[in-house]
Amino acid sequence: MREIVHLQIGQCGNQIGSKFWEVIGEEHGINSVGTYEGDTDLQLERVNVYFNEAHGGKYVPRALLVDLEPGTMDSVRGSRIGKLFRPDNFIHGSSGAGNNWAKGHYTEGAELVEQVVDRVRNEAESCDCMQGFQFVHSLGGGTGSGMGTLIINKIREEYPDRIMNSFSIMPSPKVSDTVVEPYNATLSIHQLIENTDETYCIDNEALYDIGNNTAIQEIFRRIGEQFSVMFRRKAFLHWYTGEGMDELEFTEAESNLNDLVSEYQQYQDATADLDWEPDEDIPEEEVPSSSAVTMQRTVEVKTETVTETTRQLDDM
Ligand SMILES: Nc1nc2c(ncn2[C@@H]2O[C@H](COP(=O)(O)OP(=O)(O)OP(=O)(O)O)[C@@H](O)[C@H]2O)c(=O)[nH]1
Ligand SMILES: [Mg+2]
Repeated sequence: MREIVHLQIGQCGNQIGSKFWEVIGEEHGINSVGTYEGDTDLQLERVNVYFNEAHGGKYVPRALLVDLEPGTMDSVRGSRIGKLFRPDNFIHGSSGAGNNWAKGHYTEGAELVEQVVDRVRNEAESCDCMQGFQFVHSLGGGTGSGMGTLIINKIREEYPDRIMNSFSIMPSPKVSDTVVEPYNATLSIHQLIENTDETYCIDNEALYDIGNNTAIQEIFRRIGEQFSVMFRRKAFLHWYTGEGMDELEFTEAESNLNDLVSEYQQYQDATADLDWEPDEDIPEEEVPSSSAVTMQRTVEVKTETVTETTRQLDDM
């Protein structure tokens, strides 16, 4: 069987992750205490992808629930499906990360991470042919984002040939008023680019404006702009450097995110500008070397040949 190990981290991760288990349990005909009550063989055919079979025919989610504070876990434990999970797989600290990515990644989270990796190892060893890992976390707080990316890095190191996926909730000022969320998100994206195979970005702003379709580039651009406004003034930076973080990591994360925005811009232009004609009036010399420059990729389709040209145009 191709098993998946699931991890849910931080408050948002545990809320959304628990909803996932409610839905997946229902699909497989597994009730809130792990007993099969379904009516079609199909429900059990691939049940081992997400569930372990325990003694007494109980199905137990292959899930780890992690937070740096006890509150979220208590509420999952007390919820309707609280008895579904393996008690050993609830792992929590006592202090929380207080919306500080550095606490999740470097200090508080680093103290708890080995305990998490031990449980991951334990789950991985009982798999027959593990596919990989899936993470559910928000990028706006301190635990899901900071500690979440730390756990991802550790697991990646130990299981480099397994698939690593994340379901990452992107912050929006419309849903939360914690001012440092763009910092936490940008620092996380910087890590996720390196260490996951796939990241599914779920935009809290789109959840707020239900029905609005937000292009991924717009989310990154929004977070990047908010990041830059604060970082230019070094606002709240001491919260992070106080935990031992280097300012350089901020600079790198920012430029990495800007690259990502430019890359998506290229894809967008490549599809939008199929009939673009080179404009001779634009002098190529006058391109400023600042970050305001975007690359515009133009695909010219002719009857017999397809050529791809890259030009630099002024963003303004
Ligand atoms: N959609 C959704 N977003 C949530 C939920 N809970 C928190 N968030 C979002 O998650 C971000 C805050 O992160 P949390 O998950 O609360 O933080 P954490 O990972 O527990 O980290 P700390 O509390 O800072 O230690 C904000 O952007 C919130 O809008 C939830 O239940 N649903
Ligand atoms: Mg929290």
